[in-house]
Amino acid sequence: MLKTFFCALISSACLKPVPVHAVGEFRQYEEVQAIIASLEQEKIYAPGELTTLFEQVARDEGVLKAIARPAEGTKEWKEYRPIFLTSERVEKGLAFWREHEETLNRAEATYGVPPEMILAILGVETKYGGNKGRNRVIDALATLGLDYPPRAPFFRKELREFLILSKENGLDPLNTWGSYAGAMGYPQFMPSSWRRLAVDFDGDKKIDLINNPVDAIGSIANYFKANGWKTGEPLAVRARIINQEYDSVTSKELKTVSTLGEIAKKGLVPRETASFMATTPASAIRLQGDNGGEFWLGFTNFYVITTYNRSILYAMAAMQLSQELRAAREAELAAAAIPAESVTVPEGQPAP
Ligand SMILES: [Ca+2]
Repeated sequence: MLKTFFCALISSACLKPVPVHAVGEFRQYEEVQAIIASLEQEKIYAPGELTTLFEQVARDEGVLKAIARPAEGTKEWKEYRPIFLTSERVEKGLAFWREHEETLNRAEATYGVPPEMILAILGVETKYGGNKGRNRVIDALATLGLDYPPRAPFFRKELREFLILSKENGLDPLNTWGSYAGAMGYPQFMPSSWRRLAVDFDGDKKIDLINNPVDAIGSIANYFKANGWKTGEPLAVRARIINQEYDSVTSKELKTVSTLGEIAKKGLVPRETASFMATTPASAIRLQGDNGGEFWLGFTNFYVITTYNRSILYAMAAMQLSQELRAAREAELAAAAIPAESVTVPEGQPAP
């Protein structure tokens, strides 16, 4: 206080904010010392190695600001959708599809997850690798795991996983970059997901999600399969209102909590008549769209997407992007399949 007053009197240089924690201060935290002790005891790190490492770890104030305002928590569907469903994201997805067609087909054959779903995740997460994040992962995870009480246990565990992952995979922990939440690479895997579910999909004996799109494609497909993806089953369909009790059946849970038959009794049925069984597990979803409430019936595969990012809006954006990618891809293939003679100019006509 005294210092602040004194600064105000004598010098504008004092206006520069002084960080609460200088670089290296985390190493004094009891929780950091406990992580260091456990990783030394397990012989994952040599004595002293992590103490030296933490001398270079810094609190990141930007991370604390960012986590306080995630888009999923503050936006309605009508605002959220246009962020991700853009023609640019479809075009870039098509280019990525052409470039990695063999890998995407192999991932579908291996894990049962279609190319457009894998691409949609890549598109929503990082624009197909174009934006993998600008935060130093160790700073982000330490800041959230040590100085963000609402979710500290989760991020502290991820910090520990990241330290182990770095050793296992030869990552330089001081030179690995990701999102403000510590998610990394093309698919934005958290460290624990990387360790548990990432795969070496090009057979070079390394798992590299940061620079290797082939490993990223295989890893997303494996993640979906491990979280219950059902090959060939639907994700979600639009619903229409058939009676006025529907409010009682809409759900914000990230899983199927009812069946199509039960939901129909309360007033919501699939818009398109299709052969769904009444016993099909589903949840009814209300989103705030451009014309007020829009209703959906989400199936098991829809909720598998929420295991990737725990948000119904995220899952809906990824699903719709996947559908746009599939439609655009089919249009592209259909156009390419038109025989050359069918577009030749009739004789005597000027060429266009
Ligand atoms: Ca690899």
